[in-house]
Amino acid sequence: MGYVGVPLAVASAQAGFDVTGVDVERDKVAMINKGICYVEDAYSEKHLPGLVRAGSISATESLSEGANGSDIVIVCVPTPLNGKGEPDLSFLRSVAKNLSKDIAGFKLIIVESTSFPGTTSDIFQPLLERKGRKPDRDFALVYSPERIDYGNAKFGVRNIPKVAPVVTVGSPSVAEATKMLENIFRYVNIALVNELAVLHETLGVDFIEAINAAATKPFGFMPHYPGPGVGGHCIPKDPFYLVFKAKQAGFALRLVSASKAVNKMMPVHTIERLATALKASKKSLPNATVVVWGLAYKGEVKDTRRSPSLELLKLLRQSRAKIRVFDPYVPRMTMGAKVYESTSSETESVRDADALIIATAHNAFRNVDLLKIRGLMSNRPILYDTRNLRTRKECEEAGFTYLATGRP
Ligand code: SAJ
Repeated sequence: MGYVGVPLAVASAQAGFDVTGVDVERDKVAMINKGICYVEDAYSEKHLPGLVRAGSISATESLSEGANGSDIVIVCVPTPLNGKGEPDLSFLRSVAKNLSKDIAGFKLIIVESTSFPGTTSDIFQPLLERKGRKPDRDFALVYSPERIDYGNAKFGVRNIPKVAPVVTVGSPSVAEATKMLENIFRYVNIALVNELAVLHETLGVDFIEAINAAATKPFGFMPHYPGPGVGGHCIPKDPFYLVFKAKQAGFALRLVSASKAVNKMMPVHTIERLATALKASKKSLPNATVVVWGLAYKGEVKDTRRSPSLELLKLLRQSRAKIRVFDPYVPRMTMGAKVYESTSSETESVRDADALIIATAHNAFRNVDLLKIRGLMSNRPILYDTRNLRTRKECEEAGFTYLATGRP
């Protein structure tokens, strides 16, 4: 019952199903049964309490208890990377093993967890069949990738087309390949604009303007925007499921590996460029106070998983800069032994600071009064807008030395 399971449970209950959520985490089960929604999904936050009160949704830690009373089992457990950066299918395998053991009655089993092609047919199904269970007699097995876009107010579980029974494809492996393609497409295209952004900064050409202009083409181009790196629970992780599978087949996915090198270079490039700008105003990182606005991995969410801000903070710490952070959605963030406390406001964060990095595209940063912020900072402060939320004109008119990703 995570960021995929909860919205799916709510949508299924809204559609008239009796839903039992199963999760190994006792506190999540307890919160669901109290009608408390802990995932960032406006639709679920609104509907879960009523559905629990009405008895349409309940939760348990026991898979057999949950599945035994059910006709349909939806599997959306994590598929992370292990310490070697390779697929960790242990959660998925344990569900299949448990389902094979003591589940009575015919079940439609739908796997949603992102993984490489062949996972459902070659790994999940054989485990399911261990105790003599037979497809079509005891179960039907479908792969239907989740496409939930965390924090997306417009598209949610009810209106994102579903690859499976809704958009039928020839096999679970095709559906798995579809999801891999979607997220690799994003990862590689972000790397493309990141690399070109760095080039155009050097060429003295406004690459953001070029992207916006290219985006006016009604076909053949989908705009992606450069930034300080790629974060989140899936885009920096999923491609490496296919890299692993390709390697097993003796195939090297060079574009994905190259994209990793580029996307990983972006936070380093950001801090190097800041250091150069500070030097130009006779300051240096070790003696500077640098403020990072945004800890979340993308705008309008509170999720900091693999956030590019983590890399920026690590690099700033290594350069012994004095660091302050502000994020309207993330009051504090722990990185190893270090805890970053967000200041209570933008203004409080910038007092006497030498540089301000906008790292996350939160809406709050689009409208903040730059003149007021400038007035609180030290002399000749730098504003580094890594997400291009503001314009050069308004930043320079406010008296900032302006830097932005993809702009000279
Ligand atoms: N990013 C850029 N430039 C862009 C777009 C994104 O730098 O042009 C960065 C974001 O700032 C963020 C990271 O990439 O750090 C990922 O952002 P995202 O918008 O892709 O968001 P996710 O990871 O929350 O959601 C993605 C979505 N996948 C696609 O759009 C192909 C979502 O539909 C998937 O369900 C989700 O991955 C997932 O769970 O797989």
